[in-house]
Amino acid sequence: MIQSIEVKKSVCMWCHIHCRVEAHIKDGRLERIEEDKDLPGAEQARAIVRACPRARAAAEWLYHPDRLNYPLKRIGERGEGKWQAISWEQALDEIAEELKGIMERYGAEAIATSSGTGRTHDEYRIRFFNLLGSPNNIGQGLICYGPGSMVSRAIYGWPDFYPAVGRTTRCIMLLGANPKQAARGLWQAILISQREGAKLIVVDPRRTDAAARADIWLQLRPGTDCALYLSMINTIISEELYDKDFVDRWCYGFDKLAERAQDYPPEKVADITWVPAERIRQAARMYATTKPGVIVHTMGVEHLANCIEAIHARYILTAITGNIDVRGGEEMRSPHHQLREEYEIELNEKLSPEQKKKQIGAERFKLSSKYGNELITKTAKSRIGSGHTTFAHAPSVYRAMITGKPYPVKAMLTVASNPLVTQPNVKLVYKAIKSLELYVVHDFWLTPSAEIADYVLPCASWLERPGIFNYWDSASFVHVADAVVSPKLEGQYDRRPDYDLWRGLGIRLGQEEFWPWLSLKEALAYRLEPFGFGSFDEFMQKTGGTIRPAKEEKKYEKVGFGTPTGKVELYSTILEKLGYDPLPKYYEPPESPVSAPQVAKDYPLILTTGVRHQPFYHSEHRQIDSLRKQHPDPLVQINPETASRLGIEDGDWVWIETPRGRIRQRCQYFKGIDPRVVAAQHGWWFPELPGEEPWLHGVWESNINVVTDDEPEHCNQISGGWPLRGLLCKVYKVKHY
Ligand SMILES: Nc1nc2c(c(=O)[nH]1)N[C@H]1C(S)=C(S)[C@@H](COP(=O)(O)OP(=O)(O)OC[C@H]3O[C@@H](n4cnc5c(=O)[nH]c(N)nc54)[C@H](O)[C@@H]3O)O[C@H]1N2
Ligand SMILES: Nc1nc2c(c(=O)[nH]1)N[C@H]1C(S)=C(S)[C@@H](COP(=O)(O)OP(=O)(O)OC[C@H]3O[C@@H](n4cnc5c(=O)[nH]c(N)nc54)[C@H](O)[C@@H]3O)O[C@H]1N2
Ligand code: SF4
Ligand SMILES: [Mo]
Repeated sequence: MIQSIEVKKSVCMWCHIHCRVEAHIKDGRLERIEEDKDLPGAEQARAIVRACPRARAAAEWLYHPDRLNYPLKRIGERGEGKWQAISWEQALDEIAEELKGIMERYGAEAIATSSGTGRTHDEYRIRFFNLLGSPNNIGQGLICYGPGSMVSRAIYGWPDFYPAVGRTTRCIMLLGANPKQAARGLWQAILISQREGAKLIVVDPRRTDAAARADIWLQLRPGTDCALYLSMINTIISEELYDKDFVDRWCYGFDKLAERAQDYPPEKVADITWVPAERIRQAARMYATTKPGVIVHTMGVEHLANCIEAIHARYILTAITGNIDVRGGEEMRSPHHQLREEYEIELNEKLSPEQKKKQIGAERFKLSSKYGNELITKTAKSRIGSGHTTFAHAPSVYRAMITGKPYPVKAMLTVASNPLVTQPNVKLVYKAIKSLELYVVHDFWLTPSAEIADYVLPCASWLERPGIFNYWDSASFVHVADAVVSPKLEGQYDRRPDYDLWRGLGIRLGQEEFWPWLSLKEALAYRLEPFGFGSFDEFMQKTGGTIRPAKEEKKYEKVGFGTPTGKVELYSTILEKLGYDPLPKYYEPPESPVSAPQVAKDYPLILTTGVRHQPFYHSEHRQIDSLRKQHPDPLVQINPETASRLGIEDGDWVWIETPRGRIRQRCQYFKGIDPRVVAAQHGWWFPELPGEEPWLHGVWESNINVVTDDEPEHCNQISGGWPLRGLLCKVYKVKHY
């Protein structure tokens, strides 16, 4: 019998590239996914999807026996690993009842929610919490692209730029970015533009694949980016390499910037950053004179204590060289005007001013809270959409769970995140979550975080649910996809998208009038309605699922910049109003040989964490055998010179110890790292180890966040972001393992 293969279009959600893909379905079952062959530029898409290990393992992932299938209710002590499968209705009834009780006893603000790196429809979660009355939304957005977004909205009045690396790009500067491992689309684009003759400058403490191909590699001391960029600004100004016309017409505060930059001559900055002064000058000259140029900064910069200031300096570099909104440079985007924005769906106006004020951390870290958002949206609204979601300060919220200060936090609903692995200082996070009266997790797997929950709810993946993707209101293109397989199979599984959770709880808690859409598909159709194509299915038929508006350059010439002065604010009046330094300033990482010499005596090496690697995505995919075989163990990169001095051989298990504790990873000899620095991977837990305490799937074994720092004093004082890079540690061999 010939069985037919049906091809359905979708958008992969296993990383932020969001490739358009084709799902090949046989008898209702997924066989494989391939690139979308109808897409313009399919050649590049093919190279990405075909080389993607996660895409190749799609069916193995989807039908994995460990997937969660029905809601689980804890029947033993929390963390004992004893569960009972229950229906969705029972789970929603019971969770809603408990939430009611907590609200009555402590107020809605006692219910927090945590999210991860934006891989689901978070707008409905925020809608639920705004209607409930809680401002305590914590998430990775505060340290992952949030800092860039906040600063660009504040100083440009525009969302952050889209690095339009293309054939016309002449110079690319990668700041703390590792695209071959983390962003394959960008990597492909870099390879192509290098072939066309573009120059490449890389700022990274490690010799990444990009650094190995760079014209100039600046191997800096972790945590010192801000000083380096200010020094490049110093060179560009003192050698008059800036775009005078653009600066005169479109920049505010150039003189004050020039004065500030005088504090950062390359000779002085060479001592701070370890980068030779002449190399700083060369990089500044190359970037300023090779146009159009694109800067891409990612987590090497966003994860620093000094991040907001470093990002401010980085955006100044783009501005004073006139690389804004030009073909082959950095493109300014706005949300598509015909798509109903996530922000609108969130109903932020429903959260009363009194409850908004209670957001934990809002008074202290103002740029990321309502204070910053209100100032930004006053002038930037038409460029950035209606506004952006604000975050409570996660380390302060976890402390409130433990101490009851500034008020008790008694419940948390975690969706699409794994805080026990991805939040800093996990011992504290663990203690905080264990002290809650109610903890609920919605996920595909029993992760370490899920293992200490009261209820765990099974999630429908992107293959099992519809979706809209436009980079959280910041991209002008729109991708839409429908489910390619069913999330339900009688007697076998009943997985549901997050939307069903929020709607289910919402209607049980008096929010019925705000949840008119019975399903996620109906809810998404409402967002698409202004396009005028009809239903969700009609939209898909008529558009193929993709809308790409034509690009326009130098839009600011028509509409200006959405800042209080109408110009790019090199000197930020918004930061000034919020009570911060209006210009970027370098300060030492809070835990460095310079700022904490006493600590450095015992912990002499500089620790940087993250280091994206294939085939994994953060804490995911460790249970997929074909992927795990490609990368079985957690790795820490150490220079062979340092390692041999410490009696450590390549492949040895080593302890990585900081003032907060120790964990072990395997040493990978790497000559491309400075002998004074080590780089540890993050995201490690071991699904194959027992789930019950004290194991929690080995969450204490190799998870670098057991030893990272979340001290509010050490966070960026403007945004609240925590330092994941530029810490101190010592490393020594594990004797018996
Ligand atoms: N030390 C250190 N820590 C870091 C970093 C670092 O570099 N160093 N990086 C930080 C950064 S940039 C980020 S973005 C964070 C990532 O932090 P997280 O987002 O918490 O990380 P993930 O491991 O991706 O966790 C996502 C969880 O949600 C589940 N999931 C995936 N998709 C969905 C969905 O659609 N719905 C639901 N309900 N669940 C879903 C996955 O199975 C997984 O368990 O980690 C941060 N932590
Ligand atoms: N395979 C895979 N891809 C991913 C992810 C994943 O988990 N796995 N996660 C996704 C997410 S959410 C994100 S945010 C992106 C992150 O993508 P990237 O930011 O590219 O991720 P990393 O490799 O952690 O960090 C980038 C570089 O920062 C360098 N670095 C460390 N400390 C410093 C410093 O102090 N200064 C500078 N300038 N550089 C430093 C590191 O050596 C590293 O090469 O990747 C996305 N893509
Ligand atoms: S996981 Fe692979 S296929 Fe999916 S979006 Fe990322 S690169 Fe594309
Ligand atoms: Mo991220």
